[in-house]
Amino acid sequence: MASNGSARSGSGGRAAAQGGGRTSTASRKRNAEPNGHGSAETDVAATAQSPTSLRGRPESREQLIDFYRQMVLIRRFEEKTGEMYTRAKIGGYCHLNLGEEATVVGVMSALEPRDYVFTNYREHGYILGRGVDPNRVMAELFGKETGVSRGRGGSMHLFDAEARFMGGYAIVGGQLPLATGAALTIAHKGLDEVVVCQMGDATTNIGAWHESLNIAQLWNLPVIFLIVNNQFGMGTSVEKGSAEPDLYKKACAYRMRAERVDGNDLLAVRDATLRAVEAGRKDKAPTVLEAVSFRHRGHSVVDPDRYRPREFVEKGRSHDPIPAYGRSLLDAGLLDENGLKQIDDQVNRIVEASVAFADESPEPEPKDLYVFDFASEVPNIDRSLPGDHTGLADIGGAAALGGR
Ligand SMILES: Cc1ncc(C[n+]2csc(CCOP(=O)(O)OP(=O)(O)O)c2C)c(N)n1
Repeated sequence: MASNGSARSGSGGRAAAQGGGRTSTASRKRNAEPNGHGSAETDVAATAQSPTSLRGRPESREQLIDFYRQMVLIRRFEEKTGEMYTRAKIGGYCHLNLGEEATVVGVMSALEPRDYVFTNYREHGYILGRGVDPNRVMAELFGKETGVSRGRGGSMHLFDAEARFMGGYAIVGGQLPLATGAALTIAHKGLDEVVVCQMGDATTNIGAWHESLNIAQLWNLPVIFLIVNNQFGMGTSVEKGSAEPDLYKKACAYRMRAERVDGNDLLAVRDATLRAVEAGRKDKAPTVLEAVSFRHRGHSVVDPDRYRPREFVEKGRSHDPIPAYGRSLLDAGLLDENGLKQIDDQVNRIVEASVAFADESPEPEPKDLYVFDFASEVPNIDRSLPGDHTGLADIGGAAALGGR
């Protein structure tokens, strides 16, 4: 586990490891001057126009096409979510993954069902990427009993024990100690699962970030700290919020392996995640993985997004990962235009059906107000891993939800 002061990196490839790889001029300048404060120009996925080639990939044609389908599902689901919010079908806070689809699918596709996922509140795409039924996700956003958290969690608190999707945390950085703890349990039990802990760029300035990285490296815990660097924490740019704006370099302080990757390049994200997963499974080595991304809209659905320079937004939008990956499928001869359209139509039907399901689903019963509150029996009392229980036993078990 030794390192000589600089963060250990993955095997390189197309992903940047500690300063190498594809970085913009602005970023290269900052790499040379570690404390330089550049503009918000960072690395907005300079290469999404020419993503990693699909030719010679180890994945099957079906898998490569399915990655596209998953990205389109997240895109349409999130567009619909924004629409439903403005129609007051969804309440509370709501943060979308629009623009971050390649990062989401790239990471999630590299995991096994036995792995665990913790996220912040911008998590709809991750739970869909985990294969959870869009109906149950939309129902949760609508606050309905059929939702993944039985309507109690809403947008920021999606949860599905079976999928080992551990949420959905509204407190910035709240997921980090929990994910690190889950990784400790895995290491303690001698299992080979890994934990992905997703967060935004601003989260790397929170105390829990430093505490979690320190313990993870010190105790060899299989956790991947995934920074989705969409370059703004609400209205604050990375450069204004972080003394080290090349976020993956922060891992260096803990001698942790780290990579930066173009978050618009699905396959580059997937490859970097596969390297991190292998490090976690085999060596119990944690990783910081920074995916430089771009959110198409404001911080949340009610944010008018007046703080980002127009050119920055235009540039970010022009590197949209979905058409770029679609073009790659065409170029590689894996699909034709008609095939792309069929996927779009199929996904639209799924998303429409999820709205109908959510609309028709019942509200939680007032009599169940105190179910799942602090006084309930704690499902993990026997020190099992999170996700070993459905957590439904205290209200009649899985049968109450039709066998789920
Ligand atoms: C401890 C804490 N402080 C402040 C907030 C308010 N807040 C909510 S989101 C957010 C910005 C976080 O940005 P980032 O980590 O980059 O995540 P992103 O929204 O880009 O996914 C802040 C400050 C909070 N929820 N929790």
